[in-house]
Amino acid sequence: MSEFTPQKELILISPSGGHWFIRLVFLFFTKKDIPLSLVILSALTPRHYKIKIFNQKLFWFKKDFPSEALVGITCLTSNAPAGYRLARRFKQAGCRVVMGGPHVGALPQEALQYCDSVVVGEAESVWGEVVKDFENNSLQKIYRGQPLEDFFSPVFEYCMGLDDAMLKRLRISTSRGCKYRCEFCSHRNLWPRYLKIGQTIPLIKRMKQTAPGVSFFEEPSAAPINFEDDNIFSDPAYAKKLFQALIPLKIEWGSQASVDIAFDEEALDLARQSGCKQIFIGFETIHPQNLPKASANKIVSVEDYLQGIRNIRARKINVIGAFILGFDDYTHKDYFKMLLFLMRSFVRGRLFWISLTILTPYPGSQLFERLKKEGRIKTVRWDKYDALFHVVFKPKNMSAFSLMMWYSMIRVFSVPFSSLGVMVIAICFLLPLAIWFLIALVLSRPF
Ligand code: B12
Ligand code: SF4
Repeated sequence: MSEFTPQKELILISPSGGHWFIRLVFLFFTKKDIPLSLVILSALTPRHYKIKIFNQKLFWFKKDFPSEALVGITCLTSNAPAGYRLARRFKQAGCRVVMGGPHVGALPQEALQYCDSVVVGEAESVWGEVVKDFENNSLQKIYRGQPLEDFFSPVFEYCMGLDDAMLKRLRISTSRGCKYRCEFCSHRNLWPRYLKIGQTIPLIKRMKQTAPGVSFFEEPSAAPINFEDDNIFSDPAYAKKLFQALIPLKIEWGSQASVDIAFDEEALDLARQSGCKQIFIGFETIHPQNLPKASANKIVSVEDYLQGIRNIRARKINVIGAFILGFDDYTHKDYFKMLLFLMRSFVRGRLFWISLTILTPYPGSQLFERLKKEGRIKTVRWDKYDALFHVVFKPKNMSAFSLMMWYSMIRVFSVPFSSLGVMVIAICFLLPLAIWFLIALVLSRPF
């Protein structure tokens, strides 16, 4: 006779927080996705748990707070305050709350003011213990997850067994960590590890079955399969093997990669053949010589960037270029140069789009520690750490206001030159004009 195990409840949450505009955008574009961390926690949870997942839920009602459940909340910095508010409400209702993710991992003591336990680091090695301790009513304050070399095996079978509706919402990455150590990156201490290609390929085949015809217009934020790696080109040899293995699947995909991919002809050819449609590249600065990852690849000026963009575009792969404003070596003159460079890269390099962000010292990054030591952190109101609408530190060569002005100016004046900008302008202005013309033509009955 099998032993009876009472059903328990696990509630997993990625909170909606930060600037209202970001919340709105995520509500429309990412609400239906399930953050990978929450898929992993579900996979590692014993099967007798009933699991509910909430991503970017805007409104919470009394009925959403049961009197007894295990609650897991994942937090970045900008949505940490929202996560803390939820943690408090679940605790008040009688639940046990465990938090994890980059922000609380960097500041566990802060998070412990609101929740029962914090997982610092990766969950794979400790979540089983957390669940057991919850059942025995003996949750510890801090669990330290050790990064596993083979981090995906405990999750693989679970993902393969997901039903089509869930698979459609799955976000995956083929690696974890990155070979570089950028000062501003809150992930800089993670050494790179990779999924086994023998697992990636069957999983993607399954995912492809669920979304055979997704087009750019249905998923405008990304290519149909977006590999959410920190850097899919962390190990060029692995990346090439992966691209090769993807070719027979005939999928379309996008991902983030470091700038060195732009100068590896073999990798670009394989990427193209394997269906790569879009690469997000962190160029970061117009002074590449000051950025260790660029200088490591002998990239000495923005002309090299332009060449890199052209190399990728030659394979009909869109490039989204990421630039950060606010580095210490920037003066007013440099921002003007940046504006001109972006316009040039849109027109001459056919850069598809840019991701412009304001330098933000995320807790856990080396930048945060340095600026704290220099007394340059202006606020620790984490909801302002959105990198888009707030300057949360004192820039070196100008006021925070001037930096914000340059940021707005560069965005407004450069974006209309981008391929996507041109498309949007065409749709917004030319299409209504064309429709109006057609209606006028029909009404005047020329035929
Ligand atoms: C995909 C992605 C996104 C997606 C989805 C985000 C999401 N919530 O999943 C989108 C496009 C929406 C996004 C947006 C943003 N992102 Co983002 N994003 C990523 C990226 C590339 C991958 C995330 C991922 O899936 N990782 C893989 C999973 C498995 O790792 P993980 O989430 O850390 O989870 C592990 C552990 O942390 C832990 N864990 C995590 N949560 C929990 C919860 C519990 C209960 C437990 C026990 C354990 C646990 O266990 C997990 C498994 O080991 C990361 C970089 C990275 N590699 O993490 C940046 C990253 C998370 N993003 C970042 C930033 C800054 C942003 C934005 C602010 C950018 C912007 N200006 O708009 C926004 C904010 C979004 C918001 N308010 O939610 C920073 C976060 C820094 C910080 N401290 O906040 C990162 C780390 C990039 C970086 N290198 O600096 N992002
Ligand atoms: S290249 Fe990207 S992921 Fe790697 S350390 Fe730098 S910012 Fe982080």
